[in-house]
Amino acid sequence: MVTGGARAVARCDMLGVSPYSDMEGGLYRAYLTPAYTAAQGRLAGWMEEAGMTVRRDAAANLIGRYEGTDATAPALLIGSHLDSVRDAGRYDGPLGIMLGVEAVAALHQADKHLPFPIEVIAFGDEEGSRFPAAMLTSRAVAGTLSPDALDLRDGDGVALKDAGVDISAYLSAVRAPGTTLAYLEAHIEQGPVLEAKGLAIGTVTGIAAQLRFQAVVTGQANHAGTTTMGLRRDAMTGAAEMMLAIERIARDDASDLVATVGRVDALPGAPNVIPGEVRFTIDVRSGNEDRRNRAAQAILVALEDIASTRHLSLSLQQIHDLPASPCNPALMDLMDAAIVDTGHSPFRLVSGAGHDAMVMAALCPTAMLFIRCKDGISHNPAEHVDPADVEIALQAMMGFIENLGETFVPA
Ligand code: HGY
Ligand code: MN
Ligand code: MN
Repeated sequence: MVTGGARAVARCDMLGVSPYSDMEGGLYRAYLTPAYTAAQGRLAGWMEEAGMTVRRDAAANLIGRYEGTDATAPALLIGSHLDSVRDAGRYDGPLGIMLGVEAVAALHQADKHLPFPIEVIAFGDEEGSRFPAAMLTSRAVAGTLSPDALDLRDGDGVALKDAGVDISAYLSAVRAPGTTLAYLEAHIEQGPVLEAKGLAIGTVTGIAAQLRFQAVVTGQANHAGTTTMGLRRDAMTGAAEMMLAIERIARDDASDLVATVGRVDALPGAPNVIPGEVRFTIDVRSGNEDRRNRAAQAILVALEDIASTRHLSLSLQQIHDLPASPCNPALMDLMDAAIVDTGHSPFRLVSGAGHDAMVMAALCPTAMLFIRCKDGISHNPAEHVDPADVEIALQAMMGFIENLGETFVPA
């Protein structure tokens, strides 16, 4: 018999290919694209089969609801994101949704209803891989998004308001305070810790703070054959020096601090033209917000310095700021106990990756369960998870859910 854990993995695999991917030969599913809509359609069918009623909210998140014995009780939300990075693995995001569906399917099959409703939510934009923002859709649900943050265009110039959502209604995706008991997210670890410890799953203690900038370095485009080296204002070599400075500052910190330049665009982008403009992103993270802010400040000073020495101009725009987000201590205890009940050892770890849970913490208590992934690889098609580990995670989630109503009193 196929376990729920194995089915959750198989469903992620099904969504890893066309028409659920916008990319030939790999997975790229961005918010509000044809692949995104197709994946929502497939997921809606799985949610209905599991006994849920399905709706799409104003931010284009897909939500399946399974009633409890008291329809007016605050709901437990279980979820993660349906979007992916470019050339992604198949489990970062969808696995947490599929596990929510499996948890409800198991309850439905046993004709069991808990004292509270369960809603499984598939968030639309977590990765920020289409529009220059991230976690747009969980921010809409948690009520932390301002209307001016919706004035966004993707890389092709398509505005969010023209991408298939009613922008005037977008913020009505917010959940009213008091209507959500807790938010539970299961996710592949995306790191090496559980594998090194020989553990299938672990309880997450919190999520590192993130800061992101868009840098634009402007020099002068000129002829690559006639402009002597001393006369150049090369935006590319300036940007390269800046990137090395960013790496040095993060390395010298010798802590959990990390800094990444993940995207670079050079213009005009021809072999015989000195680049006149280079755009790149900077992502800075640490579990400690002060440390993250100090490093970001040091990076900004170093970049200004390099720009001025090289007679380049530099513009830096902050595009993303999320504080560190601790998980709820009582829910961590409940998760540890549920792990013990599956016959496994409890273990706690912090998340360097961002998750919708860090946004949902503004709305309700949050809990996260990490699942071992092979070689700690993620944001890469080589991402791999063992269905047996996913089944253990599902059992732990079931224990957590069943004990939630009995023992957890929201603060
Ligand atoms: O960037 C992140 O940490 C997440 O995977 N979106
Ligand atoms: Mn990711
Ligand atoms: Mn993710």
